[in-house]
Amino acid sequence: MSTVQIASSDLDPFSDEFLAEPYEPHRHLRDAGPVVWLEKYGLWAMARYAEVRAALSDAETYCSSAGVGISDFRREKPWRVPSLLLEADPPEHTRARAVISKALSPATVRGLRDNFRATADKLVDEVVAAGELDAIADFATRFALTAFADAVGLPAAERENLHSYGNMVFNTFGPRNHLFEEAVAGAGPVREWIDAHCQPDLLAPDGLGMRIHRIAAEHGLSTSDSALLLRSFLSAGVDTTVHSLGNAIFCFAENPAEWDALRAEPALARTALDEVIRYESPVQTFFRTTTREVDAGGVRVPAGAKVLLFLGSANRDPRHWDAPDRFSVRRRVAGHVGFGFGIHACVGAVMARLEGEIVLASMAERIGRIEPAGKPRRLLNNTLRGRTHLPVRVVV
Ligand code: OVV
Repeated sequence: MSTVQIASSDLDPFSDEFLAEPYEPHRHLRDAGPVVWLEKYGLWAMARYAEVRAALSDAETYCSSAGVGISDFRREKPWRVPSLLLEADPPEHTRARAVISKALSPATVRGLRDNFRATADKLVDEVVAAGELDAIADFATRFALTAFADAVGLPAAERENLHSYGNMVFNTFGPRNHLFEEAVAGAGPVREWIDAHCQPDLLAPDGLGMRIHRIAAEHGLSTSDSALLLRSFLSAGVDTTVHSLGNAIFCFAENPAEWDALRAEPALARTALDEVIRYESPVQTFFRTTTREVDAGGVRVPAGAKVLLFLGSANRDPRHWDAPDRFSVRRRVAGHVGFGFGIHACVGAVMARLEGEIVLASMAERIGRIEPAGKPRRLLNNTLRGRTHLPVRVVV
């Protein structure tokens, strides 16, 4: 009888050290095998492009309804009512997804363009006048909060709750480490604010929030279910954008020749945004749970197993990408899994790409150079990759 050697690792992907500098440990996990047993948590991990993409493409085998964090909803009570979209399988997922897809129709998203552009131009003008700024607090966060909350139709007050909530939600996909506990400590008021702002009475009649409520009602969903769908929107729409934009500014400050390339050809803005999301993936990981025994790259993974998918590592796998550790706005970046892949692929990507494209285009028209102006401070979050502080100087 032959025994298959199963790769195993004692790395902790949710330790501060790993989260701060993930790329070397990613390489180690990719080289260890197609599937690696993580001893510390007793679960499986995939860090190579082929296996991550295959798992994302097979939602019947790799399901989401047991949670897409480390917690197994079949054994542990979820910290909040599960998402109808993210933490669901067909046919329930299909229904929820149809509502959000319809809410984000091409015509609707096109209609957001002018407001996004006005918000971006105003902030870029301020930044240029200031000369030096914290690209996270003074720019990425302000843009995401303003553009997103205006689009949803949220009132102007206390919008920072969206940022606190997003950071919390993405921490809760990890284990109950210090990041998880710190994120949920004292979060009662933030959660109450979010839940209140998912209700129709606080929303502007012409925003995306009310649009979701209307379309959900047309599809026969209850008001409480349509509020839950709006909660998905509020959970996933702000911090992802903050860190996409923050990571973009980081990439261009580190790679001035790429900024020159974008300035020379502003039509590259859309590709550039996708390259940022490949190279510095704001969402680094999601879990799936196997519904049956499955062969993954020659390794037998049992039924009912939690599998950690390293999106950020797949996006830098040299088995798939040419010079993956090089940031290049001219790269053929299609196929990256920074927005996921398959039936759960980011439903908000149309809006995210529009926001990113508009911000980069607005910046490229006005800013000649972006320079580091101090030491960035790394965000530690169980899922997100980004920075809490990013001092830069902009030169016209
Ligand atoms: C993609 C994503 C991230 C966080 C939360 C949700 C979705 C949700 O559906 O609540």
